[in-house]
Amino acid sequence: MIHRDMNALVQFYKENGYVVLKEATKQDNVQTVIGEIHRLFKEQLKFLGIEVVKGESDAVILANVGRLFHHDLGRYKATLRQVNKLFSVQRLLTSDSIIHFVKVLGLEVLSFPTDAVFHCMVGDLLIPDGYMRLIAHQDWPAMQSSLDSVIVWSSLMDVISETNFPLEVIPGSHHNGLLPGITNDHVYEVAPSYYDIDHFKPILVEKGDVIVFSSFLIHRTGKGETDRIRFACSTRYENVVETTNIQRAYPSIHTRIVDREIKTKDFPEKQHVAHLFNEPAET
Ligand SMILES: O=C(O)CCC(=O)C(=O)O
Repeated sequence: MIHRDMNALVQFYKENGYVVLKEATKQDNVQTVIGEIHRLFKEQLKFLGIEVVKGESDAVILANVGRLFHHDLGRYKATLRQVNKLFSVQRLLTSDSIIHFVKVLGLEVLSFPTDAVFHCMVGDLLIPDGYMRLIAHQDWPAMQSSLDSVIVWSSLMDVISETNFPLEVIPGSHHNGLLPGITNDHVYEVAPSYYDIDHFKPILVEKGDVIVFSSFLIHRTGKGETDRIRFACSTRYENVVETTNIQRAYPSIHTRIVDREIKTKDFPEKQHVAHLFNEPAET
């Protein structure tokens, strides 16, 4: 990470509710994440017998993602669901620079209230009942843990134009704490009378930069053009020993459900497994 004065970054965060950490994740880690995500889509296309567009540019990724979307929405959704579980995503969002900064902010004992989130903004590929751009919201109701919780959001692609789905924030809005709003399917939508739409500011970042923001900051997804794709991932850090978190007995609103029903009948059989253990080891 390029260190500007750490105090200046913390001061900026306190005043504005967000801060950009330049190069807070290593470039090769970002490339690994993008390569793995792209591969998940390509493997599904190959399995379905659909031609895979060659290359690794954003335009190629968009083409392959679009092919899976149009051919098999179920597999497309399953692929998206898999991304936030990738080890490479977890590693990206827990770089030494990020953890150092979060600790300097004052979060003492860190925990993750929930899994990482993958934000896939792709042209006009809207999943029925899904969302494309997130409307103005605050994240605290989706955590309800320490008051100093932060969101760590990392773009996997350059977002250097206002029409490539930048994260948009209202600087300083975190000072008001939790505002009246309604919980809809995807977010806690802040009542429009509590902010001025003209105060939204797009935050332009390069691949590998990270935006750290308060769970009380009003934010949304900015505009995107139909030929654009933007992947980002985020996670939430909470401070287990924040005073009210202790008083409220370490609240946690996320529960884990394990669906133990066998999904593929009569699978696996012996022959599906045997080859894994019968082939000689390669060193
Ligand atoms: O990636 C985006 O555009 C939205 C992210 C977001 O709103 C969030 O992480 O809460």
